[in-house]
Amino acid sequence: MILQPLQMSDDDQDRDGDVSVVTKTRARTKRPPLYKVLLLNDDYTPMEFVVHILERFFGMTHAQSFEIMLTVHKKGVAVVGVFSHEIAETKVTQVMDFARQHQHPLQCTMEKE
Ligand code: TYC
Repeated sequence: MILQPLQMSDDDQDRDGDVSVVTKTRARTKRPPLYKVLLLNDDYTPMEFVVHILERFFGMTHAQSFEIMLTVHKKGVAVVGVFSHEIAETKVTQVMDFARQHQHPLQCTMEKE
């Protein structure tokens, strides 16, 4: 919230010389912070499994998924999406649960943009 003093004219003094200051509050709308969802490389998770994850949970085409998977494989990490805190948390949970169910060590994390 920003408090903005308004301009005061001479008329703002009363008979005793007391001075009043008028303030008004202006509600500023702040955009919510965004979070990057990161996929990490490991030596064991099959490439096709990672491609499937990207298609299933991040709505990527097969070609996009394959490209991002290769980036993670070569560079160690890649951003797979940017979301609100709640959506990012959901994506991370979905990926981690699905990887665990299939007994792959795939790691997915989030960080503030
Ligand atoms: N490095 C894995 C392999 O060679 C493939 C892989 C890619 C694993 C991306 C995780 O996030 C990952 N089978």
